[in-house]
Amino acid sequence: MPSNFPDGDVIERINGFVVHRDLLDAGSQSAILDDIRAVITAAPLVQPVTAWGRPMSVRMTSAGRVGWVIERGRYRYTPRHPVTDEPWPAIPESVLAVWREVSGWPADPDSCLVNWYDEGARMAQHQDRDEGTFDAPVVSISLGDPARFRMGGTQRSDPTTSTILRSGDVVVMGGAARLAHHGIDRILFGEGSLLPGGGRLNLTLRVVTDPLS
Ligand code: MD3
Ligand code: FE
Repeated sequence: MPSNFPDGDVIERINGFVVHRDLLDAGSQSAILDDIRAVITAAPLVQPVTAWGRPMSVRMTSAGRVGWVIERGRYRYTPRHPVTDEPWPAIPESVLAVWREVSGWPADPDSCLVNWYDEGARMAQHQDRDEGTFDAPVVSISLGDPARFRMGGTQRSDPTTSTILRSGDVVVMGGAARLAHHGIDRILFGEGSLLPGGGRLNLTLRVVTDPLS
């Protein structure tokens, strides 16, 4: 059931996932897009190869103290870009502002994963378990073409539901939803208006380092 967040935006709670519909107006979407273009210029997108030797269809880069990579089949967070060997660029302020508005978490995230979906790209159902703490939520920002997002439970066999994420939607995964299975079934390529050439950008903000460890 949709309800109203303090500042008036429409939110939906689905399986413990909190979806803020259309939280970002066109101006803030463009501002974030400009900042992410600069991140991608400094830290180019790479196509990770899974543990099974198959390249993912999604291309990725990161901003922040650490970034998520696949290194010889191992999933981990590293302080440097796997190709340039440079430190990751800082997480843009425009992106941190979204985290501060919706996360309910007292500290800033230390990693922002940038996922680029071209036509036909998808992301299989998985859990995000590579972080050092699961107490903090994960915040996801969708930009560009819509996507069908599928959410399950903590068990792979749990039933799933799906929803369309559109440009400007922000999802918060906290509590039990933090370890829920999720994935992107498909992109509705060319159906968004933010990116004239089509494609989808998703930003996920995470607290990777357990502050108490
Ligand atoms: C639920 N990305 O990068 S964002 C990922 O649209 C990822 O690119 C998808 O799953 C995307 O790991 C989905 C929504 C999302 C992100 C992180 C989560 C849902 C999550 C972490 C825990 C639970
Ligand atoms: Fe994920």
